[in-house]
Amino acid sequence: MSKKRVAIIGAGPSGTAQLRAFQSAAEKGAEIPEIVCFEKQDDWGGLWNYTWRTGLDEYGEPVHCSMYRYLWSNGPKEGLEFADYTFEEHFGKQIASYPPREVLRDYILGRVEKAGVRDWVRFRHPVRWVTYKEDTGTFHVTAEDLKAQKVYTEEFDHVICASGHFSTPNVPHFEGLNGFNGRVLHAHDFRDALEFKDKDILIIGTSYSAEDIGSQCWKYGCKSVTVSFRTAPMGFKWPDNWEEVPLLTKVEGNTCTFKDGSQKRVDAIILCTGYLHHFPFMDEPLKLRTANRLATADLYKGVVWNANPKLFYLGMQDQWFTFNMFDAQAWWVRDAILGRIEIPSDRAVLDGDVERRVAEEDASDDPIGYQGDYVRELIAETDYPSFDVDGACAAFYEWKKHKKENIMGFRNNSYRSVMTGSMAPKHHTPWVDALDDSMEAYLRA
Ligand code: FAD
Ligand code: NA7
Repeated sequence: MSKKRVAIIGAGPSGTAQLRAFQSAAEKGAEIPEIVCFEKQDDWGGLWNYTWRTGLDEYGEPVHCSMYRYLWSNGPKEGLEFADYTFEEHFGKQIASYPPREVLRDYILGRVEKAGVRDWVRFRHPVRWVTYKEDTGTFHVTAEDLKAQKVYTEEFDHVICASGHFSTPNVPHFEGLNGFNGRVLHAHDFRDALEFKDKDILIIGTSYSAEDIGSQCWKYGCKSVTVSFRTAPMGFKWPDNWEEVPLLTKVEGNTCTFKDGSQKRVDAIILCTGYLHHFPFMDEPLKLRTANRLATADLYKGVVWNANPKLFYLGMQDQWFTFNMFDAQAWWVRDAILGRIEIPSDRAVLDGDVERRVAEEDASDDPIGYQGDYVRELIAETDYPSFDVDGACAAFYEWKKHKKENIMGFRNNSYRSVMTGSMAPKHHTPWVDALDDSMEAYLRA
């Protein structure tokens, strides 16, 4: 019998977790399928690959990057550490708790470089279409080799979609934007806070992008930050030149009017209004449609496509846990494909699992603990090294407390690794004064 073939779409943190999961099974002597990972960028790392480009790239493909210069981890690294590859192993020492983008990227990639799985990835090969053939029981995956300018189709027994969901912007319209005398952009296209130095900026949205892009602009010298909320203000103790106002109702020239009738003249508007789960390459019966939440629609165990359990989605949840949750999922999916875990054949059981998860999320007032329980549930079913999930949750609870105390200073705190037990050192420079976000500057003792 010929070897099973598995297609992975995307070589970001989720896709690379899947590569490492299969490689670790092979290392322990298991027979593994042939793995082909399709990646549209020319390197692995997903969102963690920074580029100055916005809009379309040099091949006319939508730019995947939503990250920006000066981005530092928005949560403590002690909550996301891999259980099989620690920060100390990678850097040869313990490092401070909120690394900048370049440092985290180096860490993520260090593990897969060590695993020697780069050859499994076809770079610059965006997947164009995935369809399922009932007669053969296989998937047809059509991809384009951008460099060779060739479109081709191959057959696979399983598809694992790890294409991310923080790349296609959700872009609402507000009355008068067409006549605004300044720049309007979505967070996806934000790159360098220095562009807004000495400017009055309006941010729409109150979640992570709003908080962090506003803080970046403030740190790099914008004149004022006004944040417009739809549901509720963030409520942190903001600096004096920062205010939170109700939702924007209209724009006239440079003047913005808000729901309470108040007005503000601004130079730029940044829509931090979130992202869409977007899978234009999936045939309709295979396409995930879900809100950005912890219990995704239609995925048994958060990963199995209920309508066709040979298809899996990784990392589609909203995220408190990231890298180690992607690992938990990737190990689980690997074991389902290797036949070590049985997926129930009764569709009602799969749907029931999703309904239960949704109801439990709705009833929970502790999203961190809820996602921690999910991670724990998955790792208990595989050989992924078990770790102190409660300890990781504790780091997140501390982080929330530190943000409440000092929103511009929370990154100066340190936490204990639940993998090695060692305490992170205090960073050499307070975050507000650390303008150089390079790896070299960060790792300097
Ligand atoms: P992605 O990183 O998005 O990777 C998906 C990959 O799939 C990409 O390489 C893409 O090119 C590829 N791809 C997409 N479509 C196709 C296709 N059709 N064919 C082939 N390849 C395709 N997490 C943290 O832990 N800490 C943080 O501080 C943090 N900050 C963030 C800041 C921002 C601005 C954003 C947007 C996210 C942040 N995140 C953070 C969360 C982030 O989602 C995860 O860290 C992680 O990148 C998700 O990994 P992923 O592999 O699921 O998706
Ligand atoms: P999120 O977390 O999905 O948040 C989206 C925000 O945008 C949220 O505050 C929404 O307000 C707001 N929103 C969405 N649509 C609208 C409209 N139409 N009008 C006003 N406000 C709106 O996205 P983020 O980009 O912040 O974070 C995504 C990831 O990037 C995250 O993992 C980070 O680590 C980085 P609501 O509260 O629903 O009223």
